[in-house]
Amino acid sequence: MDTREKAFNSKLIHAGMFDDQFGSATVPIYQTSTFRFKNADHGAACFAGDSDGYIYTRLNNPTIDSLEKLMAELENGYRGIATSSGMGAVNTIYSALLQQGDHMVSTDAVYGPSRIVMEKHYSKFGIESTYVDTSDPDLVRKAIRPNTKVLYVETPSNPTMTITDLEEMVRIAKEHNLITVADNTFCSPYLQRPLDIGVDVVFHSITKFLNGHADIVGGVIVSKNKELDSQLRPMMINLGCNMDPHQAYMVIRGLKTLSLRMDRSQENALAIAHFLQDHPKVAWVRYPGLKSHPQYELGRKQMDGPGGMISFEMKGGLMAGKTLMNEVKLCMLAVSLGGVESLIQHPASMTHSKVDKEAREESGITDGLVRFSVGIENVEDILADLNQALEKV
Ligand code: LCS
Repeated sequence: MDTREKAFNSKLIHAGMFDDQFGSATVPIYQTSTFRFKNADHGAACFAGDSDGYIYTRLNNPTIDSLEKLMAELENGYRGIATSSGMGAVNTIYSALLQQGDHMVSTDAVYGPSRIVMEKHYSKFGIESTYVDTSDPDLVRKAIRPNTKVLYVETPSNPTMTITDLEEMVRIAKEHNLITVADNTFCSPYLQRPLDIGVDVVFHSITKFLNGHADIVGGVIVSKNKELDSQLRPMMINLGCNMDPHQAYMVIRGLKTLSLRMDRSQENALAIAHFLQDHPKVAWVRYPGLKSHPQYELGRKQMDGPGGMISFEMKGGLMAGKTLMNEVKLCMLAVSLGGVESLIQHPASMTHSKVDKEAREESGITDGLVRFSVGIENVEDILADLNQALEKV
């Protein structure tokens, strides 16, 4: 028997597959809410954990199970926990790993709602948080209190593209006995595997690069070990933020082309980042593949590629950015990211509009910042579209 561990692309195609009774070449969709027990003793054994039979889809389901096993293999973790959305994953993590009196240190420029739900909702239950620029390890060290339990990072961060040194975060966390959590949405495991660096829990908005086709919303958490998984999984089940079997099937299908999509997206992104950087109407560009990125070397060390996300600011600030967004034709003015189509949006008035203006500006989310999710169209068409829109500015 071939026991050699499969390489990444082979895992994308084969991991998580199981033999169904008809020999289906793809994972079957078990579109059922519940599962018939063979008899009363079998039902009791399933509930007692003495049988691996399925019970009820909020708890688990063969199609969802397949995605969870696939994600665990891609992230080199213990087990995946599929969720209804990326925010389902965020809330499962906050609720399971923090309790009243605990404190969390987090990247300041995280996806807006990941911060808002902590500051406005979890604070009501006595959970404290401090948001700092985690690309500066000294700021992280200074933010740690005796009651700090979780160090939460998003790298590269949405939308500032700030890169945090995961190895350094793991070192700090070990000194203070903290659980490290990494939002790996912008990279996907194709470009970055935080668990290999020593992070405890990794998660994704699966809506983005993993699914890749802008047609479902979902999330996934992967823990490094059984102990963490057994804290997180019951919370997902009890919060009721499980994935649906059809959604899981769609993600498994999308994942098969993850590396092909990512390769094209970042190849396009590099050309676009250079074009924007050289354009007289653009003030600055933040892309991990440009030498001008403040953490360019760290990005090269930590990530297997610069990814498909670019942030930039127009010289004319917000008004110039708005004109650009209104004038693009091929690129879509829409939030979300990581799909096959190029999307452009304005974080200060859209994805991060609910974050306090002061906090937003402190974390580098300026009013003029434009975020671009680079698709897999022909790059000359994207460049022509941006060029004609920039001419109108
Ligand atoms: N983490 C990151 C880094 C994200 O970008 C998002 C969504 C989430 C978590 C939450 O995932 P969801 O619940 O939406 O699946 N980011 C979005 C964005 O930038 N535009 O629209 C959604």
